[in-house]
Amino acid sequence: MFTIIGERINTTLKKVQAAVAERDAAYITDDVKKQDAAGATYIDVNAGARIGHEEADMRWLIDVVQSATKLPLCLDSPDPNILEMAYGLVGSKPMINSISLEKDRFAPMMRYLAGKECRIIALCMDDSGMPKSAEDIISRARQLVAELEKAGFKRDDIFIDPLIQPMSVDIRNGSMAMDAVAGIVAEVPGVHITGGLSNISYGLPQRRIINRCFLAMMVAHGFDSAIMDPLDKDLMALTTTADMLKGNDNFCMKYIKAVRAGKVVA
Ligand code: THG
Repeated sequence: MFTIIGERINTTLKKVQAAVAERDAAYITDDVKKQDAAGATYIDVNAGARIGHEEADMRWLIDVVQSATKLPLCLDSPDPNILEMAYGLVGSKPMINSISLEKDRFAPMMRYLAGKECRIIALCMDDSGMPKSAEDIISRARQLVAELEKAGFKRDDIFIDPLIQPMSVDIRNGSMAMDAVAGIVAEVPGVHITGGLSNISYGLPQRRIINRCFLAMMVAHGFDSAIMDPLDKDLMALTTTADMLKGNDNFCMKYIKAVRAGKVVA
């Protein structure tokens, strides 16, 4: 199954930030219900943008989001203290976004994760910074999976994020990500691969076209999850279609169901 992590509850988005500042629960509730109806698997919740308010904002958001949907949450913060508080508030097994190999983040996050019932997004980031080649990404993925499995996590609960970087920064960033995904599938079979899809189009015009095209290309290489906007209908239709074409949809049943539900229309 392709795992769709709905990205819209994030205080870096101006409307969300205003709604959070005003404690406008109706706005958040409406957005979450739309993401749920559109087919999100998880609702990402990121309260990091209002400096000094992350803890209170996260607490409020989790309460409002969980009242709006039964979907599990993807708790998005680099801070283990925020994640600790957030974990205590969720009603179903969450996704923790994220851990990385950075020294000051890895050990506190591993302590945090010990004994918890959760899935994990693991970023291919270490102290030397963003990855510079597909080989970098693959070796970091291998290390992350080894450490997380040693700590008792099942491979099916681990989502590797290869760190998608913008085409506007380096024209090789798309093929680096695709080669990395193919390498992770070959070397760490069974692990999930996700990432912030829209990073690819940063700084370019008509971003949604780029995001949609890239999603299809990434799925062809083995990407089986994305942090994305489930309200982009064309993106959702392409996700269902690409996953079917990749061979992940027995008898094309999910595709046909999506067509019948009016979710795939040319
Ligand atoms: N990897 C992981 N987690 C992540 C990211 C990632 N979490 C945050 C982010 N990246 C993914 N989430 C979003 C949420 C919203 C938007 C993009 C990514 C978004 N941005 C618009 C834009 O960039 O133009 C609008 C911005 C605005 O309105 O101000 O919608 O990579 N593990």
